[in-house]
Amino acid sequence: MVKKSVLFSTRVATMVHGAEPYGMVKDAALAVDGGKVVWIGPKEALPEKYDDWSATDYGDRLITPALIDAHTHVVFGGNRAVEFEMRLNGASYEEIARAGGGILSTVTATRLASEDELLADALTRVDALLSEGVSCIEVKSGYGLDTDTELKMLRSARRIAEARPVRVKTSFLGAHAVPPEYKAHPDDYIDNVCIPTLRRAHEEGLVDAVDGFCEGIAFNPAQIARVFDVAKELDLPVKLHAEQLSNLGGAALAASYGALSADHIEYLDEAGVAAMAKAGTVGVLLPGAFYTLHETQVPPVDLLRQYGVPISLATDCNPGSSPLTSLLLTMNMACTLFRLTPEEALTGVTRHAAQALGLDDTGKIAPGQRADLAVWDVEHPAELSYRIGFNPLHTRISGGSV
Ligand code: DI6
Ligand code: FE
Repeated sequence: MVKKSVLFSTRVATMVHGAEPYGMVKDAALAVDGGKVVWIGPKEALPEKYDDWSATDYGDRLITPALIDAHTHVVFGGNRAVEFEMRLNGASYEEIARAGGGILSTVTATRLASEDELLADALTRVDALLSEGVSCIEVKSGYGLDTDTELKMLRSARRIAEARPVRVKTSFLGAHAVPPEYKAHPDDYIDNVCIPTLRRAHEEGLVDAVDGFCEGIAFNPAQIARVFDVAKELDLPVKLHAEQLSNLGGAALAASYGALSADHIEYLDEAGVAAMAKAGTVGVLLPGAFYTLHETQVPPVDLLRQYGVPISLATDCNPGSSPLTSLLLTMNMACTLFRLTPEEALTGVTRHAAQALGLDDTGKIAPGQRADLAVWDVEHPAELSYRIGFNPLHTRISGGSV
């Protein structure tokens, strides 16, 4: 797109809170200068000074903010199709994990892969996301569980943004699982590996946020708190995999650190919801994991609404519990499985996803925001959630680049 451009379209869903659903502007004009939106409004009100800018008319197509995937593990080695088969033959996710499979089998494959191999493999998944209008992804470490491999994963994650026109936010997830060599001493793993690795990764500029997995098969709240204390000292925001399989009070713990988000949250109780609301912590729902694990406990969506907790959605793209590379399918699943409205689903992968990543320059269409846009061959934004396995993307614009 040339530096100074005006886009026309019959419908622009700005996702800016206002009177109109989806923040819709009809018969709209959208001026972009140097990768940023400088004007948005009805075409007939477009100031004259934009008249000689290069114009593109998208006609009846819908323009929305580009999508944001706020929770992924796209960097990993190998895959776990065999465990998928084991689960269908009767084993549970937790049984497989306790028997040394699950996350740990991906740890073995990730340790063996080179940085280049991890990147090449991740790009196959990233490309699938981008083909559906994604302009920004979060990527976690957590399949290394030793210093070298965690750093290797984070370097691969950073290189995604060099290899593709996409913005990448990294999260250090050293507290994802106890590695086999520390099986009997999880506290030593936290103190002797996880925390020193976090410091090292931070020194190398590889960390944008700190994450953890607070669960019976992973780390308890006290262990997570030790990692979060270091995050706080380093001035890094935190987020947490919380209340996925049971309620350990992880979301409230994360909220007490002013967490950007608490993710999964199927087993979240009202006290946890209240704590999140007070801290402004976003609830990131991951219907791909719910679906894959055949979970039956639905996240407390009504309570989240009542308390005004912003709801986001993400793929949780990972080789075990959510081998999902479609944010559109994620929206459909959230509507059908969690009863989100299509407007909540689109908000969840745009404005609220930006908030879950601590970004205030993307996720909505307004003057001053980055020109991260998606142009769709649909008439109504509900179609993005309604269809299953259909990709109506026409054009993706990331920071003003088509
Ligand atoms: N919860 C998840 O959904 C992923 N990590 C986590 O803590 C799954 C990780 C995996 O099974 O590989
Ligand atoms: Fe996850």
